Amino acid sequence: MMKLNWSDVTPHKVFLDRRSFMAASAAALALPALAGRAQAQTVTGRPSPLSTDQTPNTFEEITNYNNFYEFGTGKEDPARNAHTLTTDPWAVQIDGLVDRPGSYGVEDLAPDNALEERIYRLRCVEAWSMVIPWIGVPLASVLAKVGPQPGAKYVQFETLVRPEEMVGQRRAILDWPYVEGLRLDEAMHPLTILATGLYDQPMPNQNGAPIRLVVPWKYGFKSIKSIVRITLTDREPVNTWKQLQASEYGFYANVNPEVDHPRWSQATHRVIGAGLFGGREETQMFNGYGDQVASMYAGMDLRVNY
Ligand SMILES: Nc1nc2c(c(=O)[nH]1)N[C@H]1C(S)=C(S)[C@@H](COP(=O)(O)O)O[C@H]1N2
Ligand SMILES: [Mo]
Repeated sequence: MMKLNWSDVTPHKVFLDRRSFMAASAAALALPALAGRAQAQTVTGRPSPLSTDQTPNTFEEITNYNNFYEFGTGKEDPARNAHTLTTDPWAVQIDGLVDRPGSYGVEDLAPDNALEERIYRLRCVEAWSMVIPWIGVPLASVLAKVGPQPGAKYVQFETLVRPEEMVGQRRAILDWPYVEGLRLDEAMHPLTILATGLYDQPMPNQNGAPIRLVVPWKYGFKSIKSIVRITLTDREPVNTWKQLQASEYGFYANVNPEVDHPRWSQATHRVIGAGLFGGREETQMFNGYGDQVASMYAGMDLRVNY
């Protein structure tokens, strides 16, 4: 089977520019200042065997069709509005049942030399799907830094509240801050990452800059953006969509074609970028990651724990 990675598939012009630029700059050492600047604008992650070999959506698709209610409820609102967000400086407070609580910088949690590329399917609960080449680090590596205590059973995440810069937060669309949570074993699972970039770019604001969660076997709403707080706890965390409508959205939110949303089927989804006609495909249990994650739910009734 042919294994693609981002350098084979990226349609994003910067990569091509950088590739020819690096070839040129190896010969022309007279341009160190420019070389430094070009490198600062791109990020790279080591290819991972956990990536899918499916072709990613284009950078344009991934950054122009978003859910990020802090910037509006329309799919094109985040691309239009999220440029106002200041992402540097940024601090993530890590607290609760950990040995080393504190305020951490993005570069402490996801240092350049630890970055991996993870090409994952993203399946939104609204029945659409994309393939996204994230760059990030395993959440497990971050938890190892802070040292979960024996009593820790869950991880809770919180998004920034800054209505001056997040136009959607000036209205009570949701109960801000957006919050999410995982069971500790889900948080420690090798597929679960904190992402700081996509393709070869720092995370675009509309995708959750500067650091967001990605949990590919769960509906997209679990993958909380622009995280400012991570709390280890012994109680199941509240999550925003369950809090809003518990009959429609649960805590687990594992992708499951057999459990329909009360208002629509989850058996199939629309493939973003596949064109106006066609482009529906069958949804897979755990979004196709069942071999790796199903054992975590052994013995659980997934109709009850939806
Ligand atoms: N803070 C925050 N995180 C969020 C959301 C949001 O509205 N606010 N939307 C979620 C939903 S419903 C989805 S499908 C994904 C979309 O991620 P993407 O826009 O990067 O594709 O982000 C999730 N994370
Ligand atoms: Mo979603």
